[in-house]
Amino acid sequence: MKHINVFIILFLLTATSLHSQQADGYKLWLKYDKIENTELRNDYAEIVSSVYFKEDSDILKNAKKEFSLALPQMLNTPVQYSNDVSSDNSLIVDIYQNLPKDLKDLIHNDIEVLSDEGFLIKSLTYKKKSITLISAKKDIGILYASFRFLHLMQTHKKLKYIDLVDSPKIDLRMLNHWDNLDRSVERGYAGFSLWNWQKLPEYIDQRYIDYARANTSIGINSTVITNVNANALVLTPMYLEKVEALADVFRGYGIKVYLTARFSAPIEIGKLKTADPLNPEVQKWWSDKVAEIYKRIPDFGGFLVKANSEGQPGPQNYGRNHVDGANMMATALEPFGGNVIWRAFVYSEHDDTDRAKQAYDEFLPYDGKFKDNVLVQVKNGAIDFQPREPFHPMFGAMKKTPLVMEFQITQEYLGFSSHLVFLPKLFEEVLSTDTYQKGKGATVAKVIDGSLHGNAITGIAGVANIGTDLNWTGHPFAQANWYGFGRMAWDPYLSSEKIADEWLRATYSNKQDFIEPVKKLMLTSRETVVNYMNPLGLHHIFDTGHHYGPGPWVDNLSRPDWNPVYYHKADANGIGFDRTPSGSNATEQYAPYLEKTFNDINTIPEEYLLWFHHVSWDYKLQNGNTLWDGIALKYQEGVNEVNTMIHTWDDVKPYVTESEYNEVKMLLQIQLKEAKWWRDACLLYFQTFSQKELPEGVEKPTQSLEYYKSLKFPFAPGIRPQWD
Ligand code: BDP
Repeated sequence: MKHINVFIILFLLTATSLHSQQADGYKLWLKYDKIENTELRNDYAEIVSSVYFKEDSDILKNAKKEFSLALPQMLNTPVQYSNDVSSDNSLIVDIYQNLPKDLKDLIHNDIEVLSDEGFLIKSLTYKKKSITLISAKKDIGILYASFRFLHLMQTHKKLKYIDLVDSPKIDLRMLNHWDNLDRSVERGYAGFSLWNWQKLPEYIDQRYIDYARANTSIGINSTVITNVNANALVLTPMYLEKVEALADVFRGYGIKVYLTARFSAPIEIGKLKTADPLNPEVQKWWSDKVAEIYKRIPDFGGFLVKANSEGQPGPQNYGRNHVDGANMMATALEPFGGNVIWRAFVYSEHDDTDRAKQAYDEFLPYDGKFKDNVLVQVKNGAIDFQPREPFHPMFGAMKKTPLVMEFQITQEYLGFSSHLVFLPKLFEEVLSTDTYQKGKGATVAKVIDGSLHGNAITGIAGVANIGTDLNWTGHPFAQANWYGFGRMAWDPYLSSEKIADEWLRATYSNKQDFIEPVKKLMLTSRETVVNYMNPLGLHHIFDTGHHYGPGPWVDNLSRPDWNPVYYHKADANGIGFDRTPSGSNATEQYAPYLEKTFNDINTIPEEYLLWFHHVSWDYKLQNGNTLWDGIALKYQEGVNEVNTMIHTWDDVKPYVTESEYNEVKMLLQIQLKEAKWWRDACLLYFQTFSQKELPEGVEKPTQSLEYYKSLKFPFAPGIRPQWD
């Protein structure tokens, strides 16, 4: 018996120690590992040797909870809290209003420039002693500051003479979950939806709290918890009670809940005969519905609406327009301070002009007609979250309407959750692009943060890549995309390089020998995926519906603009979509300088070549290669780069745990296999038009075109039935 007990204990001990070594990724960038460098640890320990931390609200309690979780782990010693702000504290954490007058005087000027969500972390001499002060105008600022302070420690930054004054540059920093009520996630590649509707409202999954912590730690302050392809049921009392339970959790982290509103809800759940936005009964229905929601959720954010797009109902079903629809909802939300976020992702099967032109054409005439609490949400490019797109021409052009940037964090067109692609590089490219709408320097970031046109409210949204997978995002490096989106939503001028650095330190290791090569790998990964999927401006050549893998040959979908052949237009002469005046003239939607640059094949940046021009196979690229050779070599380059990624990962093996090493290694193998698949399938297919040999340096395909065409994936993840 005794032996058996010893055996069980030994077994349990081994199992626990193995488990603690097992990096499951659940903690994301909030790992708070012990700081091994003693000098640094002692420095930090001195700073937090006596902490005054006022906690008289849920938000402040959560901030202090984070301190109490993180500090003992990182510093290996418990935190000493003091109850008296006037005693000898090494660190004081409190909002400005509560501070003693002499301390207030020291930071008065900094506080003045802060927004309500901003904060400061400052080393000061107070009562002849060095102290650190964390302060803000509001509790939420203290929460953001606490996470930042802990992050600086995790990433081994010097804190002794810190002088950090920071405010977010964008008001609404939102995640959009394309989560359905059955817990499937449209374009989700990381398991099921986090929201357990069946067990809500009573059962509060720890995941909801950890989700909120993660978001707040990077500055996200709003979440749309339901799919843009909306289900009206979420607006019924049964579901609203559940939404309320989630909102109650998120409130303590400064996160507001939004819902998607199905335009036909008054008919579907309200028993009305119409959803016409000019009908008084319909208007009353929405006003009552909104009041009902605010009764439960006093800080409800508002509605996100996809209307008259891809079959969703909308005002046009009643002969009305987007302004009528958006303003009707905005009127209902206005008394409560709620917003309508109206999506501009529209293109019609009845419109045979270039799909890329349609949103601009439809929305520009409405500029200045929306109510003040309406924001129009625009995807980063005019087609659909491709590996590379020129920025959407609405940015900069729509001057009186606040535009929300919509990025896609989930990798619908970038290899799902099996490809390592660091998206902040893409976000940075878009945000830093000059729209030339008000002379030089009118970047997309300035449109989004409202500084270009002076918008009263600003926003940015990311389509979430989060699900029930243990590590939240499927690929461990996809966590960096969630992280990076949040950081850029806070500050759209941050560099992707800084973000990669921060994330790697907090998630994996602070060792420079690890960080440098892996950072390089991350920063080049976006160009790599462009190379092996959509080089030189090719786009939307993904297989039907699920968008898994290549399908440039697909030509049988019901709508022309759903077919890849519509986008690449390959023929015996060449390839590419002519969007110059000899073609669709989509270039006219850009500012004159860009219009001219894009129209001229000699000045167009080569990465957009086939986006805007139909180009002969023999056209000479800048490096002297013919277009055909250039395309083929780009595909090959993409494959080679994935090989390089694998080598880099092998080299840094000593810096990560066995399981961390293995999981990324296996995923990179999938990425390599699929990069080859993209190269071979696309080149074989385009070769049927070019009729040219593959240039030297490009590996020969191992299968026939017929083989690639025959591949079918009826159970590819992320698809919803109506897309089949
Ligand atoms: C496309 C997706 C589709 C979305 C749509 C949208 O394929 O699942 O519903 O965008 O953004 O990219 O509304």
